[in-house]
Amino acid sequence: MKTPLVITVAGTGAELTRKQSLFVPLTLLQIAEQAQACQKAGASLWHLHVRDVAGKSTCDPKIIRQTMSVLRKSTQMIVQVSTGGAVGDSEKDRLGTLVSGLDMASLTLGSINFGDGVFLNPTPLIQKLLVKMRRKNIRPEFEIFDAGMMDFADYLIRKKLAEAPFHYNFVLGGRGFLAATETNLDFLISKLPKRAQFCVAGIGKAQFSLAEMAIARGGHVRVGMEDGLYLRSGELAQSNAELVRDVVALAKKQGRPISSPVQARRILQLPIWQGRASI
Ligand code: KMH
Ligand code: ZN
Repeated sequence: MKTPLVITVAGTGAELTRKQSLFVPLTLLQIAEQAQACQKAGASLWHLHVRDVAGKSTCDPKIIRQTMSVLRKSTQMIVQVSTGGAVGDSEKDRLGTLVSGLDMASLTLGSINFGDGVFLNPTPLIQKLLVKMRRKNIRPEFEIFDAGMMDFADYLIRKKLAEAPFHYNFVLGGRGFLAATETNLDFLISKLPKRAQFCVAGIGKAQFSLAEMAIARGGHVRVGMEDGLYLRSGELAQSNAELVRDVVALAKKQGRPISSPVQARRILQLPIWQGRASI
C-alpha cells in the first residue's frame, strides 16, 4: 500500500495581511476553528505562526503556548511552530518560540532573499535552535529553499548536530528560491539521506503543481494561505480547509490514501497521541 499522505497546513504565515485576504486566520480562535476544519478535510499537521492583538506577527511564547493549548483541545493535529517568524525578527525572539510541549519546529538551513528583505539564518543561530529543540524534545523540520541547504543538512548530520529521524520540507517557487520544477524536486530527493521523509511547499502558483509531483513521488504536502491564497480554480480560498480539500482531490486522483493525525505521528516517528480531542 502507498504511504498515506501527510498534509501540513501553513495557515497564517507572518507576512500576510488582511488587505491581501480577509480569510487568513489571525486570532487564536480563528486559527483553532480553521485547524479543526482542516483536520476534518484531511490535514494532520499545523505549521504555526501567531499574531498579537493588533494582528501583527509575533514570537511571543505566551501566545504560542495559548494557541498550542487550544489546538490540543480542539484537534489532534501535530503542532509545528515556526522558528522563522517574520523577516527581521531577532535571534532571541526566534529562540523564544520553542516552548515546551511542541511536537515540531521549522528550521531553515541558510539565509535567503525573502520578499524584498533577507531571511537571515546564520550557522550559530541554526545550531542554537537545534540544541534547544533537542533539549525540549521538539523535532526539527528542515526547511529547504535552495539546493545548497541540502549540503548544509549533511554537515549538521555529519557533525551529529542533528539526528534521525529526518524530515525535510522543500519550499520551492518563491522569488529567490529554487524553482518548483520536476528536475529540481528530483535533484533534492536524490540528495536526501536514507529513510528521510520529505514534504513540499509550493509557493503561489506552484502550490498545487508541486503537490502533484510530491504525491506521485511518495512525499508529503504542505498547503495553506502562507504559501498561496488561491485555489486550483484560481479563486481566492475562503478558508485553509478549501486548500486542503484541493490537495485531497489530487491525492485521490493518484490513488494515494490520506493520513490521519494519529497515522501521521507514526509516519513521522513522533511520540504517540496523548491528548483528548476527538472530532
Ligand atoms: N516568514 C519567513 C521569514 C518558517 O516558518 O520557518 C519565515 C518562514 C519560514 O515563514
Ligand atoms: Zn512559516
